[in-house]
Amino acid sequence: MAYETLLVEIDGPVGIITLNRPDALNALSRKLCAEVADQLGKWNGDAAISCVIITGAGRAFAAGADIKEMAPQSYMDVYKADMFAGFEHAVSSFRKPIVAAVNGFALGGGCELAMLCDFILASETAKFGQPEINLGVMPGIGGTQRLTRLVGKSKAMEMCLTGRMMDAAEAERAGLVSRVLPADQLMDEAKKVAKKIAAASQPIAMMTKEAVNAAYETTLHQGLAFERRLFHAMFATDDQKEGMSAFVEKRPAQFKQQ
Ligand code: CO8
Repeated sequence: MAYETLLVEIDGPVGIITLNRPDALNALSRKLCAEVADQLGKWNGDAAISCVIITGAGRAFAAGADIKEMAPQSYMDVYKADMFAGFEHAVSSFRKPIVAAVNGFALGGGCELAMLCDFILASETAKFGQPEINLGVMPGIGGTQRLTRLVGKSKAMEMCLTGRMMDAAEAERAGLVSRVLPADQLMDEAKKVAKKIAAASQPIAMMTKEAVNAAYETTLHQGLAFERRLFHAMFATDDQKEGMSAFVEKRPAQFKQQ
């Protein structure tokens, strides 16, 4: 199915979603959010896709929720629609790894979408920010919570209260992004990383994602117990047998995805 606001590409085991409203700096309209959720829903149950990349066309990853669409809405409109709840859930509940390849502005909901992904690769031209305060609102797709966990209270508070943007170098120093790349290498590197993840056992990668995410939801004690249970459970998989045998036999592993 062709989407109006996205480009979708499949490169082997990697699904690539390019937010494609470049004239509006890929602002997250209702339509765009529904299309992202629809595509992720399809890939969640598609065993042929092991890793997803989300990026943006043009000079933005996404410059936030669509301000023109939101401006006239009333409290009852956004409450009844539970605005952005379905979108947030579609991305946060996706079970396979998602890499954000941030090529330019990631502001407001755009920064929040990047943080909903499992990690962020940024180009040198990327800019991150939560400028909602300038619009008379505040972050509403997790920005106050995820940014604070990622960069700490002081920086998150400053960014949310002043709307100041962080460049890619600062974002890397602060721990918001995993790596910064030259702009012309961003997508090649994102695909390389996604293919590396896809070369692993898919269920093991899914469990690993679940375990890392548990660090944000649990106490250390509960998180360690959850990790240990998953780790023990991996010994019931064919892929643990294959991965360890392949190492011992000095050959590449042929994972069976089970
Ligand atoms: N929404 C709609 N249109 C946008 C948006 C946006 N967020 N951002 C940019 N555009 C449009 C501009 O209106 C312009 O359109 P046009 O050509 O028709 O005038 C086009 O994109 C290009 O933008 P600019 O001309 O402004 O480009 P500049 O290079 O001059 O500036 C900026 C780039 C600095 C990124 C600037 O566009 C900007 O400040 N954008 C808005 C950033 C922002 O405030 N984002 C936060 C939005 S609010 C939000 O995300 C809240 C999410 C939580 C909601 C949760 C509810 C539960």
